[in-house]
Amino acid sequence: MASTQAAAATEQAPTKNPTLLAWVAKMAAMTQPDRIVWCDGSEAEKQRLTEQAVKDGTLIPLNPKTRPGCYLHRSNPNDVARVEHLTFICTPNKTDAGPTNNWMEPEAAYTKLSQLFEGCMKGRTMYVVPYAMGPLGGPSTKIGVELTDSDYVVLNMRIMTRMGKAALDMLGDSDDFNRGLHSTGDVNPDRRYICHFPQDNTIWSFGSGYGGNVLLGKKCLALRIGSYLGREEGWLAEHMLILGVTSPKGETTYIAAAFPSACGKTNFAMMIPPKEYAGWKIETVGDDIAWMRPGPDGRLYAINPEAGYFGVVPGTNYKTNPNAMETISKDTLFTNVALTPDGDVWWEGKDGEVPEELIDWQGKPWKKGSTEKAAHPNSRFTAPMSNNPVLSAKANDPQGVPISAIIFGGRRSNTVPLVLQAFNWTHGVFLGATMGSETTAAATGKVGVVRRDPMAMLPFCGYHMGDYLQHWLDMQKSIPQLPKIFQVNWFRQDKNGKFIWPGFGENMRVLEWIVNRVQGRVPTQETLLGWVPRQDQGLNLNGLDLPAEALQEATSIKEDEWKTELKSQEVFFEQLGTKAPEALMLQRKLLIARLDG
Ligand code: O2Y
Ligand code: MN
Repeated sequence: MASTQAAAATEQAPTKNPTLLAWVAKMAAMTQPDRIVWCDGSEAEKQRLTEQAVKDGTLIPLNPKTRPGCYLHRSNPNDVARVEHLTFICTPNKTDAGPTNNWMEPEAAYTKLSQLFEGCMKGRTMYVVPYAMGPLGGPSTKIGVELTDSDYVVLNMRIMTRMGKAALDMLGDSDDFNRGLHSTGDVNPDRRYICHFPQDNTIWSFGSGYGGNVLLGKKCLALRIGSYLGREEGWLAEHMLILGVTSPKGETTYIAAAFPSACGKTNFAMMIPPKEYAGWKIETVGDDIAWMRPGPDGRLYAINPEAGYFGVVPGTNYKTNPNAMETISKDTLFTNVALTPDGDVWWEGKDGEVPEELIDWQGKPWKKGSTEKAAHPNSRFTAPMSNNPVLSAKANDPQGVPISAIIFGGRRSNTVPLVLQAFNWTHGVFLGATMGSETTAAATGKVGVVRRDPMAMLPFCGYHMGDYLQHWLDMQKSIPQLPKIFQVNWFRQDKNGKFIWPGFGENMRVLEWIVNRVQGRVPTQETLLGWVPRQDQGLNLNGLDLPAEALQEATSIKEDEWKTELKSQEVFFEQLGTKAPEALMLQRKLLIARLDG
C-alpha cells in the first residue's frame, strides 16, 4: 500500500529534514518499493551492497590478486551510452530550453513519467542516496539526493560523489537540494526518458541503468541543472578538466580546459610531461567538470564537483595515460569491458598481447582476430580520484583553485591550428562559442561528423544556448582578473589521414607556451585568428621528432578552409535567432573582414 511505503520512508530515516522526508515519502508512494534503504556511505554498507550485487549477478568479482577490490558490470546491450535524443529540458516555455535541447512542458513531463514510475519499484529496494557535489562545506558545493532502485548506481555514486551521512549533515534542515528520481524500469529504449526540471531543481530518469543517464550528480546536476543555477547565481558550470602545472621553480598555474566528450580530457588532466621537462609537474584537480565563480581577490576560482572518474577505457594504456592505469589498478568498477580467463579485464588498446580468448562485453566467447570489439567503445571505469598518483591536494580544497587560463579544444582533422590565444575575453568567448568537433562514440549517433559544440556544452547546457553565451560575456564584469583564453587542436591530420601532432605527454609543450603567455613571459605572433607561437621564441620542440613541414601543417591557417568554417558557424548562430549575442556577431564580422581584407 502506498501509505505504508510513505510511513516506512519516514520511520527509518536518519534525518528530520521535513522537506526531504515529505519528498521521499511522496516518491515512495508513487514507485511503491518493497524496502527503503537510506545510504550512509559507510564501508560496511559498501561491502553489503557489493556482496548483494555479486549475488544477483550485477557485478562480477575480478581477480583479487591482479585487480583488488575491482568488479565488472555488463549493462543491457541496448543501454550503453548517454541518450541525447531522450534527454529533455522541461521549462514552462520552449524558448527557455532553446533550439539545442529537446523540450517538454513540465506538467506534461511529470504526467508522462509518473505513469512509468507508478509502481515501478514493486519487489525492489529504493535507495535514498544523499550526496555532495564539491568538497564538503564549500561555498560552491551543492547537495543532491538520488532515489534509485539500482545497487550499481549506489556503488557508482559512492565513488563519483561525497555520498552518505556527511552530505545529509551538510544539508541539515535546508530545502535546498536537488531532487533526483531514478528507476532502471525494464530498460526499454521506448520507455527511456532523462528529464530535467531546472525551476524545481529536479531530475527524473527512467528506463536506463547506464552512466550519464543515471549517475544523476554528473551530467544531469553538475552540468544541466548546474548551468541553469550558475546563470541565476552568477557562476559557471562547465564541461572542463582542471589541472595545475608546476614549473621547476615551483610556480603553479591552474588551467581549465573544455573538450567535447571522448576527446582526451582525462588523459590531458593526468598527463606526464616528456623527459625534456624534468622538474615540471602536472596535477589533476578534475577530469570532466568545473564549477567556477569569482573569488574575493577578483580571480576566477574553480572546484571539481566530483570525487571520482567515469573514464573511457578503450585506448587507455601505459603509453597514453600511465596515471589512469595506476588509478584503475584497484577499487574500480569496470562497465562493458572484456573478461580474461584469469579474471582480469581487457579492452582494445590495452598494453601487451591480445589474449587468445576472452568473454566479450556482452558475456559471449570471443577469439583473437574476431571482427567484433571485445570491449564496447564506450566502456567505462569508475575509480576514486584518491587512486590518482597525481591528484592535486587542492582537489579537496573547498575554496577551489584560481584559474589563469581557459582552453577550448575540439577534434578537428583540419582548419583549426594547434594553438592560439584569443585577443581578449569577448574574442575568447567567440572561440568557445564556435567550437566544433568530429563526433565519437560517447554520444549515440554518427561517428566522424563535425558538429558545432559551443564550449563542449551542446549536450549539457540546461537552458537556451544564446542566453548561456550571453552569460559568459556578462561574467567579464564580475571577474576583475580575467583568465586568458586559448584554443587548441591536437587532432589535425596530414593528407594521409595521420595525426600530425604526437599529443599525449607532448601536449606539455603547448601547455608551457600557454603558461608563459599567462605569466607574460613570451612574445607572440598576431594572425587573423588570434595570437600564435612565434617561430623563434615559440614552442619548445627540443627532443621532439617532428619535421618542420609537419609543424607548419599543424599550425597552418588556410583561408579557404576558414571560409567553409564561417558558413558552418553561420548555420549555428542562425539557430540561436535573436538570442545570438550581439558581441559575438560583431566578432564574427571582424573575422570575416580580416579574411576578406
Ligand atoms: O555515455 C555515458 O553515459 C558516459 S558520458 C561521459 C562520462 C564521463 C565523462 N564525460 C562523459 C561525456 O559524455 O562527456
Ligand atoms: Mn564529459
